[in-house]
Amino acid sequence: MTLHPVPTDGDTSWFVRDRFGLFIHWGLYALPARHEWVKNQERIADADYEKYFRHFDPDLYDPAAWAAAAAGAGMKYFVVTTKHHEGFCLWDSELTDYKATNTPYGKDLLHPMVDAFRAQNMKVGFYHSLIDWHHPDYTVDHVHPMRDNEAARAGNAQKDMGRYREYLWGQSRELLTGFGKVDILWYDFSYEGKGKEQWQSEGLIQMVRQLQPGIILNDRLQIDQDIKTPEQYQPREWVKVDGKPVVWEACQTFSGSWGYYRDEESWKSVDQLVRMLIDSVSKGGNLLLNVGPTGRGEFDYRALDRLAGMGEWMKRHARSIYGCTQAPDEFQAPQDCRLTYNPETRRLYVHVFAWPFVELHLDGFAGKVEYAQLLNDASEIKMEGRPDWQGGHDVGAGTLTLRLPVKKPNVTVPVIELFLK
Ligand code: H79
Repeated sequence: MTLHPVPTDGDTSWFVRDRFGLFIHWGLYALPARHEWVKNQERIADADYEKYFRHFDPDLYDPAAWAAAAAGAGMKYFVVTTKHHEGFCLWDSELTDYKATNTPYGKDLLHPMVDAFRAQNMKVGFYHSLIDWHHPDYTVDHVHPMRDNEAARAGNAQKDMGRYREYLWGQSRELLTGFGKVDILWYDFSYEGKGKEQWQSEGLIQMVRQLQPGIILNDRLQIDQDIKTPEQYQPREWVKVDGKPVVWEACQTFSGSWGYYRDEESWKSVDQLVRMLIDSVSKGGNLLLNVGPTGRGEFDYRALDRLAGMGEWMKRHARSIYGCTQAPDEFQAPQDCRLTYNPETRRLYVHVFAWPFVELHLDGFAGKVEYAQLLNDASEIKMEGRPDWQGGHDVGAGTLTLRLPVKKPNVTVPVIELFLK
């Protein structure tokens, strides 16, 4: 039996088919270029952070090029930071002056981005930070950049989180009414003291659903909605809530930081990234992979290299990803492999992470497979069943043995497509 996630209010039908999205973290932190939490990590006061606002001028910004790079990688949706924790807004919000239109760049960044990604047939998602280290009514706590500043903490007495909540609701309303259909709203994040009471999450969710019926809402308002969002780790199995499988999406970075980080050297390889995508789908989940564009407005060369590499793999292997999910229980992945399964075409995909020597034994598959081929070139893979040659090299009843070429096919992760009977 194929596992089905628990239904929710939002429309996740496209989401569980599309599987692969682009996260974009872009804000003033692209200029310091050393983590989107730089204001927090270095306890930078507003007056000192201001220099990034005064110098923000992404003159090479070309959202059509971003969308083309994402589509080329095989991504089907995108989620962009309309505002991150620093408080800076990419769109021309009526509720603040802290926005792109007031920087030297002088223009709204969000509308052109939405248009460009829609032109590539990609779904539109907005990330919006619940946390705000710039808003005058947002109180200073132990997670705030000014946590060690006594005067700033004393200032809490004059602050009114109710006014901040109105700002949060008002900006959410702007985002959900000014950009046409929004497919995903990705709030981030809540913790003790900054959570569902402060945001009035129940009412906020009601407003969101009324403004954008069908929208996919994430789980970070302290009330679970349509998707669970494991961050920077790969779940070991299909993500469950109260023991039941749910729709989920792992969000991952190229190099550890979400915002552009010039000197980070921990970039994942194309190989590793392709495996992470496969791994997610093999457990019934999605992958939302992040780019942090530069302060000039470009995806840097490392990001473009990884996206192109993934696209090269997706070009030949996309049908083992789109429309696919975890394989039915009766099929267990062999050693060093992941399985994905398309319930509509009834094809099973064996993703071979480590290429074995000429035989791949599939326990319990005997009698269930009609035809097998390598997905990259549609070359037949012969099936031996239970071989009786070489003096009884006995693989066991019920085991189907695939005869592989000695050489690993010239692709990042080879996939064998099994047509089930
Ligand atoms: O936008 C990206 C990150 O900047 C943001 N989410 C992704 C998508 C993010 N970064 N860190 N986190 C979310 C979680 C941070 C948790 C901690 Fe804490 C902040 C650990 C310590 C301080 C939460 C608040 C737990 C204790 C206090």
